Amino acid sequence: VDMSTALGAAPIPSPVLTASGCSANGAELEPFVDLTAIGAVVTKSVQLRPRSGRPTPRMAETPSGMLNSIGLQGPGIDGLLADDLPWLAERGVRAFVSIAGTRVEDFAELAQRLRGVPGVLGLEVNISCPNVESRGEVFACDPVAASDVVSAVRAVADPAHPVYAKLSPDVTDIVSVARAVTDAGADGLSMINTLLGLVIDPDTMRPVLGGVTGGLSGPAIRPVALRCVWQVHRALPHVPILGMGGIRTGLDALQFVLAGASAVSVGTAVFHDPSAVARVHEELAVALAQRGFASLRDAVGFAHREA
Ligand code: RRO
Repeated sequence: VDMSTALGAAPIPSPVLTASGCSANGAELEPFVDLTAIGAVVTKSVQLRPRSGRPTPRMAETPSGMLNSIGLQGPGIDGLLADDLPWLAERGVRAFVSIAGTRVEDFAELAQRLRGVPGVLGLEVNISCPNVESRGEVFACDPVAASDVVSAVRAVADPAHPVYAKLSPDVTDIVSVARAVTDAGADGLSMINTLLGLVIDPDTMRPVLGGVTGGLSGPAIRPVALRCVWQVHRALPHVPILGMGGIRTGLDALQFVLAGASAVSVGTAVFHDPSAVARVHEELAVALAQRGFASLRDAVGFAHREA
């Protein structure tokens, strides 16, 4: 099976990528996975300045998925450019760099700083982090705010870098946000970020996370993510989608491809299986072959076709 695909106009040999915020920008997976063979490493959302994040504890496992309130902890763009991106580039690993900010200008400056950086394949514009001070800071909850960020980034980003907007499931109409950001110049869409949730410890009778609420990831959100991919692909069939949300097996990934995703990210699953990204690639290839597909591309959106 021909597993090649693309992020916008950038070709990649595998449709399976890491998910932003997981696996330490690839370093934690290196002993388990040939990182050069995967689609790309999607790096943890970076901001202009280093940030320590929200109070601990900030991860909680629940029977229905993982809840996190990291709060954009990270080295800032200087650290990413000095350490993480050279580490990936030296190994020939493609980097899809997630950027985040609190103002439109922050995003634009980050896109500017990433122009021409070796190994950088493109940008995932994270307008949907749930762990911010107020819901007003979640650009992806408002089509106008979301498109302001995307058009500012597209205007200054490296022309060779596809710009994907990462959308939030916490909206009433994800199609209208998807339409707004693609009209604003997004080359593709990443769907979905985590779903805002809460866990209370019955013993302490207090919220488990220091940040109180957090983003839910893992199998619990898979049907929500799949529904988002389905709705957006149906409305905008020519817009490339990077699908994510609880993908743990090749058959999970297959569902996203059939719904309209041309690539997928594996995030939470790596915490239990550090080889999950490579394994999902292999399992997806087998699943496609078993169903008679000669190429991944033939399967994208197949579930929408008349039976
Ligand atoms: O850092 C985080 O708390 C975080 C981010 Br930026 C995001 O986009 N999604 C998430 O679940 N956590």
